[in-house]
Amino acid sequence: MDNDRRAGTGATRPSKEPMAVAKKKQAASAARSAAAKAKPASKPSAAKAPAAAVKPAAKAGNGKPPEAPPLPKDVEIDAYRQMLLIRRFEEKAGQMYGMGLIGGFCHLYIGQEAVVVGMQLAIKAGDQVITGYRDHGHMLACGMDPKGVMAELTGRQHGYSKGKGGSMHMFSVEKGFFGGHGIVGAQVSLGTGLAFANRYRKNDRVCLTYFGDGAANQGQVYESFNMAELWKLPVIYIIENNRYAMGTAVTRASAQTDFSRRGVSFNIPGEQVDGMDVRAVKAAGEKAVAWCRAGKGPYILEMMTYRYRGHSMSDPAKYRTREEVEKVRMEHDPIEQVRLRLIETKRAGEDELKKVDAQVRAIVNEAAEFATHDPEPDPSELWTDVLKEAAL
Ligand SMILES: Cc1ncc(C[n+]2csc(CCOP(=O)(O)OP(=O)(O)O)c2C)c(N)n1
Ligand SMILES: [Mg+2]
Repeated sequence: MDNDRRAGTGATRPSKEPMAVAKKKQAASAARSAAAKAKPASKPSAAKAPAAAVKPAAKAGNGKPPEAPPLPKDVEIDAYRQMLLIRRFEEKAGQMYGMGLIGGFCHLYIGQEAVVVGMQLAIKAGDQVITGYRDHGHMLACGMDPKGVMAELTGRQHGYSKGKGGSMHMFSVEKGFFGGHGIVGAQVSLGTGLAFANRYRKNDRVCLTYFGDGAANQGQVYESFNMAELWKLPVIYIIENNRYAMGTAVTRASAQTDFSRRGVSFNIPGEQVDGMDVRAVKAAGEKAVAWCRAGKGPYILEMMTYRYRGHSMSDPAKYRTREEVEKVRMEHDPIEQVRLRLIETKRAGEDELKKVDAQVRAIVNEAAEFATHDPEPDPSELWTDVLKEAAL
């Protein structure tokens, strides 16, 4: 893992919260939201050249990406709630890190929320999720308890790994979440293994295996692709293309920057998805899940997304401009898009959404309070959970 340390939140941290920005610029936002619907989320911004070469999602005949199918009202409000929970939770984790309450590594997912929330809408109970170290959003979306996640971040007794694992090492088999992995790309082989187990046991479970654009250049990814297609394993490889691997833009590190095509030589189908639009993610996820459940093997979804914060809490993010970050926030924010759409279509009023915001803040504050007062693990815990005997 990269050398992390307690530090500020990085140069890209915005001075205002996204919702506050949106409030002030509500009128302008309405016009922008219409534009956001018509544009791919990760359409390159004009800032630094390397990131600008990222290709947008597949276009329809008129040169614009197809409009994503609408969500039922309740589902859309719930997606808003879920994304907001992840955003607020991570903002709080960032603050607590700055206060020295969280140590070690902490990689925030802020900006990418629509990916995991949209994919969760496409799967059913029993399906599995595995990812790398940028994992708090995946845990919350899987239904893990925010108190247990926050307490793990602060290294406390009632954290998911009894305070011994931290940010990158949490699991909940009950909720279908299989980690949380700090070794870049390791989760790809493990996720393929989970899918192999599903096939072997003849169940209909699908494994969602998330990894980044940087991890996509790892050798084990392609060994996994080969076996997954050969044995028709029910695994969806979700490449979260947030345009950077630590401080390296995709165009500096990847010969082929269209990650949806990375399965071509293995005959694995793939597509680019507007990863800032929860509707588009859900629709693509459903297609991929149906493919897997029909026994047709793996599927690749390249999610065009963006992380607002630095790689980790210690990253000053000097490899990109503030303007680049701000442009994505203002034009493509995954949460603001949904909020504006709910209001414009009169599916929800400001008051109703404010209530959701208040509920989410209460959950996050409760989690932070819990994680601050829960005791640290007893030193004797050092000798437990070192080796687990397999149940035969
Ligand atoms: C095997 C291995 N090599 C290098 C690292 C150091 N490292 C940590 S994160 C990272 C970048 C990964 O970027 P990406 O896959 O795009 O994911 P993102 O951080 O953007 O979510 C690297 C090189 C590591 N943890 N493991
Ligand atoms: Mg990346």
